[in-house]
Amino acid sequence: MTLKKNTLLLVGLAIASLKSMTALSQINPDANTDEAKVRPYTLPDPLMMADGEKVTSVVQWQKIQRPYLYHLFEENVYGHYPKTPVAIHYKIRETDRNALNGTATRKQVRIFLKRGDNSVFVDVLMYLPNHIKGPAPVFLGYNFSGNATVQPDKAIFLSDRLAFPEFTGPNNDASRGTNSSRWPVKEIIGAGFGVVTAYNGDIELDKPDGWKTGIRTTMKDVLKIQPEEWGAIGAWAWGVSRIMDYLEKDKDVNAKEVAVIGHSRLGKTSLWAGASDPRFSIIIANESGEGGAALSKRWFGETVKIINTSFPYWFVDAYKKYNDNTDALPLDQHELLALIAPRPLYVSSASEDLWADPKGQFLSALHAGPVYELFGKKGIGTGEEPPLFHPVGSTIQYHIREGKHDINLYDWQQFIRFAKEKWK
Ligand code: GTR
Repeated sequence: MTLKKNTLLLVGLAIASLKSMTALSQINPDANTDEAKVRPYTLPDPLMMADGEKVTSVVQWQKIQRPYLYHLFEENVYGHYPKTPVAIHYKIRETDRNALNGTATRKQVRIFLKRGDNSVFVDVLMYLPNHIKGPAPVFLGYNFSGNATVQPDKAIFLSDRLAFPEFTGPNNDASRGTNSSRWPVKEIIGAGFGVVTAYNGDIELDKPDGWKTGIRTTMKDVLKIQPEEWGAIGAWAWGVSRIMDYLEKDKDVNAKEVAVIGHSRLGKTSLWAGASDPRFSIIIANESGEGGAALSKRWFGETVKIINTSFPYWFVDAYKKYNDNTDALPLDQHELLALIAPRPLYVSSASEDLWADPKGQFLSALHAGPVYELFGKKGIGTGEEPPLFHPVGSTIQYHIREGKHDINLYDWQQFIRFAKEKWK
């Protein structure tokens, strides 16, 4: 590339980033996108116990500090995570051992969440690789708009629940494969992994009154929890664990190798699911932003106040106390990441996704490191933000790629590489 071209490219990038900065602060003046304006903040030390003593052993972490921090997240952010056991039952609606030109087995399973009841369910779509021997390692994550949007595959059942077309798009043949760029199934299958996905709206529709028809209402007696005691993210996270309950019964799946994955609000969900359920052996949060991997005390991009105003139903009411005072938050999101230790964790960002605060996500991944080190694992390993397209880290990894808020093939290629490294 010539010098002139380089300069033009840099000017172009500068204009593009200025444009996105202006756009964000125009949308919401609370959304700072100027690094120079980030106010000083102090992060809590995940290894500092309430009595002022420092955690020095894994046993102290597991017995004292981890339960304490987990409880802080329940109380202040996501609400109570019901531990009451439920007995799922399920129906295999369809199996095709010759899907995707013979490369995959497609299964569609309806998982019922309530004993003796067929009205509360989540519909799961699975593609498992045919070329590997034995049960498949899988990526498990929700989709935003129905299983049919994941692949242009006519055999995928349209959703019974997609009652929210203004957000999800139409629930008809026109929706088939419309989100396939977010689900590179061919590459995932080719690499020897399966894909397991479900529409998050099966658990709770993503809207303010979604709780009325979702599991926070339909399961409240079974789970002994009132709808306001948890939020939509908590409900979605709990739902992923019920899919895991099914995967443990499916002989075609290696339930010891299930990576929970999510993008954006569903990345927030995968982090809370990973913190709440030790069966997920890899946790992946793509551009999960505020209430996900991004630090809350760092004033950049979306803030606690903005998210609580736009999406109050994702979290519990107690979270709103911190709208104008994140200094008072007794936790920060690096501690959510630390709750996942010592399991492999991947955090990813995109250069134009300032709303999700790429640097705040990097720092959060970095500061979860000491807890991983307690277990003899290595975290990010560098305090320097890496350049675009240069993943860093060891048991915790991070990348930032060029581009906008999305999950794409490059992101998935890194997750596949990560899973191959960790599950070898
Ligand atoms: C935004 C929200 C973010 C993120 C995103 C998404 O509107 O402010 O926190 O969750 O939606 O889920 O795509």
